[in-house]
Amino acid sequence: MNQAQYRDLYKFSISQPDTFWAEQAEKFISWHTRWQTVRQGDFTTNDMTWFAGGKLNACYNCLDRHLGKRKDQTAIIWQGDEPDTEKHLTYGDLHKEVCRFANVLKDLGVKKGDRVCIYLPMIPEAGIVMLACARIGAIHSVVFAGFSPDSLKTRILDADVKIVITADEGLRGGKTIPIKHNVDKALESCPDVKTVVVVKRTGKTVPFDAKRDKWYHELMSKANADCMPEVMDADDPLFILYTSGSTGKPKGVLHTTGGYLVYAAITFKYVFDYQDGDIYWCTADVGWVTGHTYNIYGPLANGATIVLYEGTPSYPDFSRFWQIIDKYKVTIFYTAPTAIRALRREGDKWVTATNRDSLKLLGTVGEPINPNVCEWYYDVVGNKRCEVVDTWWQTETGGILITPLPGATPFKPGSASWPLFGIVPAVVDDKGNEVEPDKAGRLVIKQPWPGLMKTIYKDHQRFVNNYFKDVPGCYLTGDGARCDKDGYYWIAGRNDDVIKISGHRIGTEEVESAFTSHPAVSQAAVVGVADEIKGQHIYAYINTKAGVEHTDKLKQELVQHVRDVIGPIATPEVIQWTKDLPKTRSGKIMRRILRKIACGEDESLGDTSTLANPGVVEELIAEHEKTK
Ligand code: 7RM
Repeated sequence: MNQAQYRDLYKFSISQPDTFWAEQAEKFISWHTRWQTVRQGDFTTNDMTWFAGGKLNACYNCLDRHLGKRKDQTAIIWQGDEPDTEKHLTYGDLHKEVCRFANVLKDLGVKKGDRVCIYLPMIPEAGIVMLACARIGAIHSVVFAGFSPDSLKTRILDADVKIVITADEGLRGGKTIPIKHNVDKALESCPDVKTVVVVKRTGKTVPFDAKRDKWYHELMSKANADCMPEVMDADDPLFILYTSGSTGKPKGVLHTTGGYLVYAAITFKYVFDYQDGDIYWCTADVGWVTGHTYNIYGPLANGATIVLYEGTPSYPDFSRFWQIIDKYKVTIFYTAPTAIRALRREGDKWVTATNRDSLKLLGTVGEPINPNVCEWYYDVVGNKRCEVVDTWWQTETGGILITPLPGATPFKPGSASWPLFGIVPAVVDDKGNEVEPDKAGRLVIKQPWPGLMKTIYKDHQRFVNNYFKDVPGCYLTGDGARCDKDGYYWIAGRNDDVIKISGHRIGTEEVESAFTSHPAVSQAAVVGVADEIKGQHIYAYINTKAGVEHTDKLKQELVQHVRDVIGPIATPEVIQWTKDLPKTRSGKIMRRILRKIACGEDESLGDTSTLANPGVVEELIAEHEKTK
């Protein structure tokens, strides 16, 4: 697509959205029954239905319909943690495996609409199980295997899950992860889970509850490979994925079958310009939304060949990503800025030791990418031959909303650039008025699109309040941004109490609750501080209970405690002891001040005289000097 074509199609997509989306839905998806209305509801009713009356199955769209042409084409190239472990599944193989597991689920009593929790490492079974759920109309809730037993438990309980699919152990960077053990621990508080299916990954002997636990391979060996896909309404849920917000526990973002799938399919095709013969690799774990939309649903709906990688960028050495690219002749590579920064730090030699001639396109997602880092990605990784697409989106948005398109968007490193088809962004001030070009403000989206989440599971009011209340008639993203005179969006990152650590989304309140669940802690306040590699890290102000001694040993214990409660992704970087926290007269913690102090920006603290306890500020600054 060239720039003029992009502009024409974009204009058409936002001036006649119903016609545009109908055309796309027709082109990208096979429907069992055509829809009656393209869209019902908008950002004032907050109850949107896409393709009402339409019937389809997501698994059918990702597998069955490709069998005629692609039965023997590779669907998944799986590369294990160890360089010599791999598996290739053709579309034909994948279809069989998925049908078998769909029958296994049915035999275990799973019905349309039931929730299935998937807690698996990056192995082909993760994709197989997701698609098997979609095939029978069960709603999957994938939980990232790096989350703790406690985080897993919360998600199982919230979604009222009865069955968990897991593995004996995970394997990443040469280290094992006790996945089954975590499930056992989580299930101590989940009496309704009566069945656990365990994939054998490492073969380690793990505790096995003969009544509750079943081996995946045993069930599969007896399962039939014929399974008709369930005919689903376009508006039926496809999956729930938990994500962190500013406040409260993680929310169950619910995506529907029709709208989500149309959006996943078209954005994959346009953004990555996938052509037959391309080998596409997205490094995201299936536990995050990128793993859902751009590892499974988007690529497979387009009949693509994907690489699924179990391990880390640095094992056995810092060349691993580039070696995998050479080995499988990857043409399209999609990863996170945090990985690019970490690899860049190690020096160019790890990259230049490989040839990467197969590459055509590079992508990034998850957090803002600094222009220098983006240029390094373009110059060194891509040999100045491959365009870079900096794709901005969220769990809630279902797919990419703002991104350059290959061939259409002149490169401005560090900018997510232009909106995709049907997407109308704006930058607004605190009152909700649009600001001038180049002025910073809050990023909102003004028109509905089919990828947007349907609701928050069991909490529609939270959906309405969170996203539509502050700026009426718009979807509030929670990000800060500015738009330059050429219409390029520059995303600054979150302007709420959500932080992104190595691209992983965490709410500061979750971390605070984890701290205060420790017996030594009285109060905790957590802020995100800029980090050269991780993007942000956790800086915690901790107020202990009377008589508690402030030792380094206690700091270590608290760090371990937070890791145990949430998972290693939430590891606090800095703990600062504090006697008190800056509060307003109504008792609200002033995070703005804490953030500035943690970042060492105390000259620009602003007015602190309105605090209930203004004296605390000097103390905090002095203690920060000692801590950092
Ligand atoms: C896909 C994903 C969403 C948050 C979002 C932003 C940040 C994502 C970019 C980005 C700048 C980007 N979903 N974000 N992509 N910021 N440029 N290209 O990450 O739900 O986990 O996070 O991620 O702050 O609000 S997510």
